[in-house]
Amino acid sequence: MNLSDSFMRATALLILGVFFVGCDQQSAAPTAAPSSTEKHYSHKLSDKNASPETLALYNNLAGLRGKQMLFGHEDSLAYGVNWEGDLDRSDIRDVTGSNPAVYGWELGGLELGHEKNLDGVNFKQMQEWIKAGYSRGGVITISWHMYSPVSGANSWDKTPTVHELIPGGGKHEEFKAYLDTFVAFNEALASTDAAGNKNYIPIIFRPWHEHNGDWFWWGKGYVSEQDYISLWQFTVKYLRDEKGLHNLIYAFSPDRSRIDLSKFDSDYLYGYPGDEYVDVIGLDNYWDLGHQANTASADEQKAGFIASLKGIVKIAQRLNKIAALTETGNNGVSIPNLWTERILNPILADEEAKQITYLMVWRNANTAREKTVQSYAPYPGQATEEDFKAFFAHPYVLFESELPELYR
Ligand code: BMA
Repeated sequence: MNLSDSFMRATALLILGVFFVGCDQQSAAPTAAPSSTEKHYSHKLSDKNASPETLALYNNLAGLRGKQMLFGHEDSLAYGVNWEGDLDRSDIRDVTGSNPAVYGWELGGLELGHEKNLDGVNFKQMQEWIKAGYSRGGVITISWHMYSPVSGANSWDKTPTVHELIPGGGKHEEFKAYLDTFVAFNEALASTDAAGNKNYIPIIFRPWHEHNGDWFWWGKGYVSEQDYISLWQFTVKYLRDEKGLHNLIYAFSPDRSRIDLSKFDSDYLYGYPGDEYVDVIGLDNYWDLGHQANTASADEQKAGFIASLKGIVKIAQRLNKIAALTETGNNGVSIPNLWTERILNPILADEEAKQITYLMVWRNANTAREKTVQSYAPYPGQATEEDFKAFFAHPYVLFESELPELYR
């Protein structure tokens, strides 16, 4: 091989190499992992300026639909039926070895400057648990049983209050000060990175829940539908537009017991504040899981449970939002095989119901402290412990230890 030959070959190889590298770059470009800000999301949030992590959470939950559903528990780390005071424990973990994937927390009392919420949970400690849960990849959701700024009594008070809170109302300024306590709470959860940027924890915020029931001062009968809508819209506009919170995903959650399944949409949408103010089409359903006032047979309740989930999923699909069972459970967990026979299997058998993104059971009140039975999750020795382990083991149900990355 003479010099010019090898020169020609080298040149040819070089040209080929450049060509292939070029091809490679071209074909790689569209599939390269985009950064969270560049990522193309099919779902939008009501907050057009939502933080990348918040939008990522929403879209990742949307991406799991039909394949997997997250399991959540209220106050899981704060106490259990038979324990209190441990800083790193959960009845769910005692039974399964994992924490729940979704952590529910409650603000009632924060607005009054209390150190502890209405259930005795210290707010500072709650913030530590929220940060820890988020750092492990868990999802945070927050509700608020707010005291009435009109009567001073708790959320079960029936004094008409809402009209005074909305713009033009006599207690509007006080109401803003109540909301400010959450702004400060949220700020305290934020961390600052090396570059000095603040990082806020995405929160599924679920205010003014079960408003179609008549047990809270914001419930049906104590407020007009229009005033309820104004209350919700003001809450969002104040937090999002005035206070600049961009880590909130807003969940709307009427109660199933006040919904007639034969007119699901119109009953469900009572008080709906509008697509620009809601992200999660939620539902609180204790009714179809053996609620003490429900006289329907187990089969009828099973059918109602699935019909209600299909109802929210259809609305969510129509609006390009996600659906979730924001509160549920059977008090005392006394239904045998509740987890598999009443919840999991019926959901798996229905392609629409299967599209819900998470379900969350309510709290396991500490029996000694609260002197009452109020528990919605199993604990060691509880009658449904084995059934719950089967529920945990099913690949469709995600607990914290099984979570994919949800924030990127
Ligand atoms: C309710 C009950 C109450 C509790 C409230 C806020 O549904 O569990 O005992 O105070 O939620 O967590």
